[in-house]
Amino acid sequence: MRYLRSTTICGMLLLLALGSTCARAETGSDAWLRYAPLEKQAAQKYAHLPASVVVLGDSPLLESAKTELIRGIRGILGRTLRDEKNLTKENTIVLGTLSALQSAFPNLLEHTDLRKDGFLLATEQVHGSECVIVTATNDRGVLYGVFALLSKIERNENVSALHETQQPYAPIRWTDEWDNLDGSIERGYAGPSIFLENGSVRADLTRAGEYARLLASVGLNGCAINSVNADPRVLEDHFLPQLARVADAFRPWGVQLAISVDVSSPKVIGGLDTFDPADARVAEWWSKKVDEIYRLIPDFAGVVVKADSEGRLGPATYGRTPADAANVIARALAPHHGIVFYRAFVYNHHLDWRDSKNDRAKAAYDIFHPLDGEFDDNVIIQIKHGPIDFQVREPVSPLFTGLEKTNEAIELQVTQEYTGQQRHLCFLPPMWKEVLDFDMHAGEHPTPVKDIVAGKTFHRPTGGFVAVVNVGMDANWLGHPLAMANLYGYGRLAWNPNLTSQSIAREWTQLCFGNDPVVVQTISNMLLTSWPIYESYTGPLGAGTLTDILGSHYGPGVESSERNGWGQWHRADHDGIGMDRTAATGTGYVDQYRAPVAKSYESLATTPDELLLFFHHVPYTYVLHSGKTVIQHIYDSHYAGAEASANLIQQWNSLKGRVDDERYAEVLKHLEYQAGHAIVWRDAVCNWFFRVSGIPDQHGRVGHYPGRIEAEGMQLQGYLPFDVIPSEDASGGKAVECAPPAKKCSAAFRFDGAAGKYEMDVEYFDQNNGKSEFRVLVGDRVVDEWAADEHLPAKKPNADSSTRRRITGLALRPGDNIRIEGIPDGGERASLDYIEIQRSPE
Ligand code: GCV
Repeated sequence: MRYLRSTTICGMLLLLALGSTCARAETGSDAWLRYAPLEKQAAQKYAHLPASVVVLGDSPLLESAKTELIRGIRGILGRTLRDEKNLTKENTIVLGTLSALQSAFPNLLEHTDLRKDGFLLATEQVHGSECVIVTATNDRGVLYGVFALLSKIERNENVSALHETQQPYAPIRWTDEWDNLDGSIERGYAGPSIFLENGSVRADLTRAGEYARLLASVGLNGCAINSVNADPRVLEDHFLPQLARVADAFRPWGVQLAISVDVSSPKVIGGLDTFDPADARVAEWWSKKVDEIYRLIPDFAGVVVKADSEGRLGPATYGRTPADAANVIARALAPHHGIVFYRAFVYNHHLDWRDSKNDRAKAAYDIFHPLDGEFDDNVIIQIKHGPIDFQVREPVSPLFTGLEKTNEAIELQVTQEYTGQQRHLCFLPPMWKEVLDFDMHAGEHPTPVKDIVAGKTFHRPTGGFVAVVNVGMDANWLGHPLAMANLYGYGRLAWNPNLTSQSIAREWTQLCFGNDPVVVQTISNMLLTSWPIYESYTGPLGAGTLTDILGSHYGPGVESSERNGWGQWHRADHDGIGMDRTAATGTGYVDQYRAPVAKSYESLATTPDELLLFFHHVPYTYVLHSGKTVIQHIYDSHYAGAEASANLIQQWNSLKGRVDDERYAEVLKHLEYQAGHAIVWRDAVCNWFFRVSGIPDQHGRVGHYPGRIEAEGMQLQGYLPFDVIPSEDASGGKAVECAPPAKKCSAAFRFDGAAGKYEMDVEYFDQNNGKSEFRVLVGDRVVDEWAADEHLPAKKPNADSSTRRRITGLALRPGDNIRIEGIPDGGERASLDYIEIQRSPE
């Protein structure tokens, strides 16, 4: 993926010209704020839209609102609104807070009930003119109203006779970014940081401002810019003015700056000999530090804390609790109305895996539930949506009902750490909806997670939503051109969790690709089916994503979960699979839920299939509600998932010519890679379970690959066979490599099929420590050549680096000699796994 600098001269000109009609290079940098022109007929609907805008009041936020409105209308309708100082007799668009409106026009919109950040869009008669009014209790709400109005127009909705109020579901709607001071991003898949580089805040914060604009456009109002594995240096005195620059870039968009802090800072950078939260000197240190931050950043939002987790220092060092640690910082922030997000992601990663009663899933509840009521009112406990760690399928965290006297926020993950890392398509709102709508049974009436975190259920003063996003310098922000649908979806759900995934997918597609019904239907469908597809070829029945949890969290690594202290166990052995978390015979985790939920998970009969292995250990022959055995489900779902992912390509192909060429090609490239990698996943998982269970696939697919020719079985010149570890990462457990001193190697075989047109897949390993070159020859004819230059997350040949090259329309005759030549580079040995040849589709 290219970085912004090299691609968007046009984008920069666009910025300068605020919406000039510079020919559009669809890099994705505009995300859903493209303001693409509507077709003439569609634009007709807005012929009566006023020609001018009047702003009541004066602030950076109102200025943004006005500028955005002018920019949007110019882009979508090709008209330039006149910026008027006062209302005249003509129809106009009026922007202003409710109090400004009512002091100018006393009886206007008298009984309007708006919460902070909520807004009203209304068509009203003002002094005989018909005005479109965008109003709110605060300037930020006015800005949100402008974005909502523009979204409606871009999606060709009716905006005459408006009277629409929108209120945020919760006050907290934040993103966390896991950026490091050196500019790298933990679990970031789209280039380096937009905030930080070489130990400092970036000199050029243009992108940070653009990001804040995107966040504001979906109602997000806070952003913590550095990793929760926080570097204490962010609190050094010389760093604070740099943070103030980021706050300045955010401010016009109503996004408040936050940072992650390390609780050991008073000692590590503060010169104290302790960071014990009970020590008065530590309290004083935090207080002075926070005062200094607010002197420079008066609207600073607060801090995020990860402590006593995954090797981070924390209050446990001094025998203190998370409440002690949170409160000492909270008391420093309170006079300034700042907030502490204390993360409930606290667990022991050295658990003894041999003890069948140990269970990482229990940790958050065990640690935080006893502290309920001990946290100050400006502390929010930030809870990952599931009890483990953003797996492709998890139950909802029981901690949501474990805290009745404490503020909560749910933590979701936009960056696809365990869901394909933006190389695979995985639209997450359907997963988040299941979580947010899940009834925790904490009262007589339904108590869905969305109400608990919004503070409604237990009547808490604050709470809401946080997502880890990790945008980077890639032009399209998240790497995959369709991945920004997740950030959009997160923002929309944080604003209104009652929206459906369908409406979100539809809105996003319309804003990003236009209103052509075929395009909207096709892309929405691709998005909405992508999470189940990803789940089906990666993680079965709630066992977790069967990925390499010790390394990349990307490709398959079924055994990596076991025999270590990280506690992401699925306990698969020769007889069965699954964690017994029941109260009767297991770890007792189910008892952390309220009784009705616990009861349903305690019993095999009432546990839904998709979570079976999270709660129960069963034999492979156990019959699911679906009527299949567990083992056959594993085989079938992995085959169906790989097929469905190939089908995504066909769906996308149907849009050729209907979407811009740039994004068409980019998405196609991603989908083709995904379809190949889904086969790597399928084969690794199926072969592993076949080997361990000894139970064959009823349909005879596992272990049998028609048309596949193993590289180690070809005539090799220079190439040498080797064992791939783990063995399921390569077909037959082996591959060939062109090791030094060889400089060029080849693998050849005779084609013995019938004459005709074929598709040939070359499965090879594209590591990130070299750029090997490959050539394929039929006889003396070169039919394809390429360089292995993708940035896949592996330095060795394994399932992370395994990828394929498809050669289509290849004319072959019996007896043809097919030869693959590889030239190694650096640590990459041009390794080959196999070739697969199939008849070309008719
Ligand atoms: C920032 C997982 C991730 C870590 C992350 C951690 C967390 O373990 O793999 O990279 O650390 O979650 O959420 O703190």
